[in-house]
Amino acid sequence: SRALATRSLGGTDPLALAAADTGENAKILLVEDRASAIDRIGTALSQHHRVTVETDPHRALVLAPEAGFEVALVSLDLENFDGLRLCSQLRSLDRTRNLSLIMLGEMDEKARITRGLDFGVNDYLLRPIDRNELMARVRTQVRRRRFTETLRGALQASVELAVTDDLTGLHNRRYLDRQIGPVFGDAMLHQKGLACLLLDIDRFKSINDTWGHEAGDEVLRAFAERIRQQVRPMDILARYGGEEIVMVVPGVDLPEAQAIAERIRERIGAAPFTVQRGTRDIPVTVSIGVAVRRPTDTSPADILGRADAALYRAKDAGRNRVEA
Ligand code: GH3
Ligand code: MG
Ligand code: MG
Ligand code: MG
Repeated sequence: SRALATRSLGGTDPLALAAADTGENAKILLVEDRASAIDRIGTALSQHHRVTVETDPHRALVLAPEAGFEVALVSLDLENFDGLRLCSQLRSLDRTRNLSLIMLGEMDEKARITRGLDFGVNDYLLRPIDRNELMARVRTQVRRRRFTETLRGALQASVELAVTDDLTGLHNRRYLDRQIGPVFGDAMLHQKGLACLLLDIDRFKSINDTWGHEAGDEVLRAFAERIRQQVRPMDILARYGGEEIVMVVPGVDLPEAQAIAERIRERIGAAPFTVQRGTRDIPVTVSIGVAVRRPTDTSPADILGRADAALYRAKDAGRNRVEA
């Protein structure tokens, strides 16, 4: 079943591919200022990797965040600079935080080497540097880093997938449920405004009935996209139910929230949605229920409940309206 498990991972599974990576052809930075060491290490590494040599650690610090190196080898015996400090700076910079670091040092520098390992340098090599050991340690770091980066990417993708609605690409209800608590807590603590808008397409059932479910899906996607263009980065936009979208807007009071809702309502009704490869123009209107946080509210459900009641009133009053 081991073979089965491997086979079921498939030839294109990124994690399986990363695990099988041989650790060659890596982009490597060598920070070293001794000519003889540059020659020996640089020549050896160049047989299997793409090597950039930098004799000036200051330039290395400028270059490293831009160049996308996978591994940096840093001499601890630079003429005018503490190589250990360079390692620590590379570790603390955002763009080089995940760079694999290998120190090059003398036998009598064990204390500094230990300090380096302590703050997260990955490995070290002692001079005189053995060619085979150099190649093996670099390859190990390259493979480790490639696997970790792939894992990081896969993890991020699956987290995004879990909080994204497939049809519209908006966040889903799970995301809203998870995010709205902290947003509410923050507004309560700092006594700031917080608005919820509940947006529901008018007579969507008849759109489905008239044009078909596929066209309905397309309308829903276009509807979501038109709303997305109206939100700021700090707003939460989530598909709440079938054709209902929730917008959570921190830092606004009721008049502001009503103005936002009114603008969206106008934008939706301003032009029909073109679907079915341009063959259908479907006019859509939306009703919006608006509510803002009150000092007596104890949970976000209080605001959402009032937004829902306001939406119901908007429907009742004839649709294509904003009610608060
Ligand atoms: P109202 O103005 O009162 O909101 O009328 P309505 O027809 O929009 O409201 P109702 O809640 O009765 O119907 C919503 C419809 O939305 C029913 C359902 O078939 C449809 N719907 C829900 N999710 C989807 C979807 O993902 N795709 C499509 N095409 N239709 C959906
Ligand atoms: Mg309805
Ligand atoms: Mg509806
Ligand atoms: Mg509905």
